[in-house]
Amino acid sequence: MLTIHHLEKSRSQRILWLLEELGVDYDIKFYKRDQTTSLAPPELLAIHPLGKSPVITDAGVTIAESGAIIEYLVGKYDDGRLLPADGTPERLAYTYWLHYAEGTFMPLMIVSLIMGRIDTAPMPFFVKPIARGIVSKVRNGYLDPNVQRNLDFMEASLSKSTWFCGEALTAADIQMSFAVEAAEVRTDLANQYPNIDRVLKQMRALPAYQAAIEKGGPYSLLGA
Ligand SMILES: N[C@@H](CCC(=O)N[C@@H](CS)C(=O)NCC(=O)O)C(=O)O
Repeated sequence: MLTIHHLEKSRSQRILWLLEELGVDYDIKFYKRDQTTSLAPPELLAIHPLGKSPVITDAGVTIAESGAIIEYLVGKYDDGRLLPADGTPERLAYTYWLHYAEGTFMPLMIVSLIMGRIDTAPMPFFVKPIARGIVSKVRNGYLDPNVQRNLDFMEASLSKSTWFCGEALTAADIQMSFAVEAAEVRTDLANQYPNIDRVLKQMRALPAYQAAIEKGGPYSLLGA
């Protein structure tokens, strides 16, 4: 049976959603984050050398990396519902958003998380202004303008269609769900990005999304 190695409050939540959409039977192995560092426990290193989640094992193979897992699951279990037809504009959009989520947007969210951690880390009083200065330079000179440009881009794309790749839900929307949820933690989506907010609400209204939340346990994203 397919097993998903599920780290609490993590990207593997979207793989649970995909498995629910596909109607595949699966087992969940749960992993808890370290209370202080939020990092994954060492047991995940026994599953894959990078020790991150999501990871799945299926029919004797172990697959890591959300995009690769999604391609594998869609290729093996989808009946054509979550993958646009080859050669269509929707398929090109599908490939784009599938890679964009982890290739472009999530690194910005990780930098944002790290800057937030530095900002609030305990440190000697005389180091604080230096640390704050570096954080503010990174935020003003790089992070904030890039996050805004990316959110503007997503907003403009979603103003033209119901989902990221057109009128139907695809597995690329499922991949993008974590990116949009990460953005939600840092941004007033409802007021600033109404189309991103709309798509997030559409996702959360889907029975398979809700079933995945029920199976995956409490779900909230790390802030900053
Ligand atoms: N690009 C990878 C990222 C994997 C990743 O960083 N997963 C996070 C969970 S959201 C993780 O395992 N964090 C715990 C840690 O780094 O120890 C993917 O999409 O699968």
